[in-house]
Amino acid sequence: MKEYFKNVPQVKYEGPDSTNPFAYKFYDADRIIHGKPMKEHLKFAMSWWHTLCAGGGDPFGSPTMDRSYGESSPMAIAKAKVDAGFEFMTKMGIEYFCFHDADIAPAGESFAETKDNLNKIVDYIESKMKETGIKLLWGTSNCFNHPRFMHGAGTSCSPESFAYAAAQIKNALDATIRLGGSGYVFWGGREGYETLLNTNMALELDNMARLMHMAVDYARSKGFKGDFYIEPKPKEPTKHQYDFDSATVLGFLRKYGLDKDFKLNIEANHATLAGHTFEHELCVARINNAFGSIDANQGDPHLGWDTDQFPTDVYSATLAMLEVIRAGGFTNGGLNFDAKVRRPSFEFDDIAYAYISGMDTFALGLIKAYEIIDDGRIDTFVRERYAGYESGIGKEITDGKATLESLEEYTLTHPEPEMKSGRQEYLESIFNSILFK
Ligand code: XLS
Ligand code: CA
Ligand code: CA
Repeated sequence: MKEYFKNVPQVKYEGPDSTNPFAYKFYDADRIIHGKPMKEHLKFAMSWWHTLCAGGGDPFGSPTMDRSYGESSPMAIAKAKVDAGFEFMTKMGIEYFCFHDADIAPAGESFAETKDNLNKIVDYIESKMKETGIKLLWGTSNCFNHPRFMHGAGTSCSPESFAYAAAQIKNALDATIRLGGSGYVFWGGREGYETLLNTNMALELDNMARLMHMAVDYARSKGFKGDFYIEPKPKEPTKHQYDFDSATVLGFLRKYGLDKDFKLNIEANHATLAGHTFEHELCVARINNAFGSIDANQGDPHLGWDTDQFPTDVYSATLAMLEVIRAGGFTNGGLNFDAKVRRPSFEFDDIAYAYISGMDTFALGLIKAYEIIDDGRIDTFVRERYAGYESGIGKEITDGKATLESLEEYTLTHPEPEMKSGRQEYLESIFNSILFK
């Protein structure tokens, strides 16, 4: 069998003092943390598209990375990608992957040929999964790249494009179910609009929901027990994306009765683009019982677009993992690196360095989040901050017994409210003292 990641050895944990670039410094897969091995807390997944397909092209330059794997026909390249992907995941100790239909198999001359290509590659992936024990986290369909989706897929003004998307989703669902995936993602790349001058927003949203209902009905009829996810993103490619952020998506899901089947796949950089923090988006999902999965990456504070960089920010990873822990951890979801190496990092080794760095970042995030919880000072502070709602007038409010009249009466007969400090700086200093201990 041809080896693609030739310089990359079996990557193991060597501890923070290791200077071996091909070793984990913090990710120790089998280390038990709060009763569970790290690998089960984190459930790392490889994104097929960025890892095996992205060639580093940008609007100003051609690709810098050869992702043909020494092959020339589209099907041979697709098959070599499977070999390369499974070699990479095995060497890295990554147990899950995620894919779009379009990243794993090439489009044919007709839909029938595309479907056939997909089925052949799915067969091959299935054999590799059996051989390695690697699992599918989630699948999805790319209904945004092709010109037929220029006006959207589920939200297109063209019923033919809608039908094409539906046909693609049916096949991507079949592939996901066959490969035992525990999730199916909708990221609406073209599900939004540029100008209301040409847009019937009400029809577009109703149709999007119709497509999602069709997907749920079909998948459930085929025995799919996993979660559907919507992945919020506020802009890019369209100016107004309908799935702006977690709160917007929750409103949509509830309006159309999709909230029982759908959870959220939160991407770090999409949160940033929406003007939120990663942890804010995770918290909104968690408190609405909609936390599902994570696309881990980060943006660049100086660039306003979706740079999909590998995460290195331990501060942010810790705040994110606090939310994951509070949500009870991952069930069907996991932590997918929807991240790509920078254009000049064109060698295969760079992909390994990027994953090592990203996985170490989240391993640290997990360790530090539990240290913060075990330390208890921050949680105690928050509990005490709201303790007023546990008795007296506070309890009447939370019990739903208070009225505007009773609260007026209370206010008339009591002195001015006594304020207490929010102590943000003190809490930030606790956070840092634990992070850099
Ligand atoms: C693009 C999205 C995409 C989804 C899956 O911005 O992050 O990669 O995760 O279609
Ligand atoms: Ca993503
Ligand atoms: Ca992204």
